[in-house]
Amino acid sequence: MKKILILNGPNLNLLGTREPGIYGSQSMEECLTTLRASFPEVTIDYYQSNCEGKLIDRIQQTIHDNSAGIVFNAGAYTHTSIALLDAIRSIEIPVVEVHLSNVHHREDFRHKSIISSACKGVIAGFGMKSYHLGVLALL
Ligand code: CA2
Repeated sequence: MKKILILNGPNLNLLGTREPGIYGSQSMEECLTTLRASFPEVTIDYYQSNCEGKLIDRIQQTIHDNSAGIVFNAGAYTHTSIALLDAIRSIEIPVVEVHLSNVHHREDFRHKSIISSACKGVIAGFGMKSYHLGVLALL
């Protein structure tokens, strides 16, 4: 069975608890339940960390765990992290960058993504459906 990793960066553990106006009111657990029901033919792994190094470790782990692709919301590290850019470049499987919010409707500092150039494509602005579209894009 095809295995896809949903990878979330800093503060995304708070989904469903704060800032519903920007990020919606659904928790990530609810989103994963919907995703797994929508794609029964896919094994959907999930990992979240607030630490840049742990995200890099998890990206590198996909080299050994037979993952077919990553749907990656790097949170605010999207706009700052050359280390995550290098990690994405170091693996061969496709990575789809996703964002819940439309970052281009927001502050200027969110308009620039450091990681996009290493990703297969970018999906932003569709709330939790961004993850669904990310999995579809990989498939
Ligand atoms: O829109 C997105 O998905 C972002 O990646 C979310 C990041 C933000 O820094 C990016 O510019 C765009 C922030 C994630 C914070 O997540 C929270 C979730 C619920 C409550 C508070 C924060």
